[in-house]
Amino acid sequence: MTRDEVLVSAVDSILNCDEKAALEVAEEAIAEGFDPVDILAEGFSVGIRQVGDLFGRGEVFLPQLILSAEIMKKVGEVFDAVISRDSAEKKGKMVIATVEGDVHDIGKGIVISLLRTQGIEVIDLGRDVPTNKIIETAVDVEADIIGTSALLSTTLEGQKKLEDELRKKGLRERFKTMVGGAPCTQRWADKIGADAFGEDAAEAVTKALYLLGRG
Ligand code: B12
Repeated sequence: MTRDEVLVSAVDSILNCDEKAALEVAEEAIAEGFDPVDILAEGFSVGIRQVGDLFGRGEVFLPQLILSAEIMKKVGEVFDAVISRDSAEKKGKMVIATVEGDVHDIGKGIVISLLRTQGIEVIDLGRDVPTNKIIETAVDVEADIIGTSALLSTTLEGQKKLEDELRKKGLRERFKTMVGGAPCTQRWADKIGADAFGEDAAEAVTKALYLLGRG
C-alpha cells in the first residue's frame, strides 16, 4: 500500500465504523514502516472529524459517533505501542488534561504520543479533570508546562478558569500554559493569557519546545 492508500483506507474504516478494517490498516501501516503519528493525524483523525461533521449535520447519530470514537481509541493504542517513548534526554515535564465537563480525549492522546517521542515527559490526567486537580498535580510533580484540551465551546471556559486560578494562587509565573482543541484559537489563547496555542500535535511539540527554551 502507498501512503495515500493507507490514508484513504484509514478514513473509510472510521467512516464505516469498521473496527476490523481499521485495526488491519493500522497493523499494515506499522508493518510497512509508515510514521504512526502521520497516519493517525492525516488518516484516522480526518475520518473521525468527517463523522463529527456528519453528526453536526444530523446525518449520523450519536451511537455511530461513539462507535467511531471507540475504534479511534483502539487504533491509537495500537500505534502507541510502537511509538518510541525513549529519548536520551528529557527536555521538560508537562501535565496535560481535558478540562472539566469535557470527555473528548482522542486528539489529546495524539498530542501526548508526539510530545513523548520528542523527549518531553508527559503526565496525563485524563479527561473531565477539575482545575484544582490540574494545578495540584502540576505543583506536586514540578511541571514546566500545563496543557489543556477543550473540544466543546462550553468547556473552553475551563482553560480560562485555569489561568484565573493560577493567578489567584500566585502560581501563574511558575508554569507555562498551552491550550488546544478544535474550538480553541490563538486569539482565545491571547484573550485568556495562555502562553501558547497548538493547532495540532506537530504544533504542540514546536510550541512546547519553544516554551522550554529548546525551540
Ligand atoms: C469523537 C467525538 C466525540 C466522542 C469523544 C470520544 C473521546 N474519547 O474523545 C463522544 C462520542 C464521546 C463525543 C461526545 C460528545 N460530543 Co463530540 N465529537 C467528537 C468529534 C467527532 C471528533 C473529535 C476528535 O476526536 N477529533 C479528532 C482529533 C484528532 O482532533 P482534535 O480533538 O481537534 O485534536 C487535535 C487538535 O485540536 C489539537 N489538540 C487537541 N487537544 C490539545 C491540547 C493541547 C494542549 C494542544 C496544544 C493541542 C491539542 O491536536 C489534536 C491532534 O491534531 C468532534 C467533531 C470535530 N470535528 O472535532 C465532535 C464534537 C467535538 N462533539 C460535539 C458534541 C456536541 C458532543 C456531545 C455534547 C454530544 C451529545 N449530544 O451528547 C458530547 C459531549 C460529551 C462531553 N461532555 O464532552 C460537537 C461540539 C460542538 C461545540 N462546538 O461545542 C462536535 C464539534 C461535533 C459537532 N459537529 O457537533 N464526541
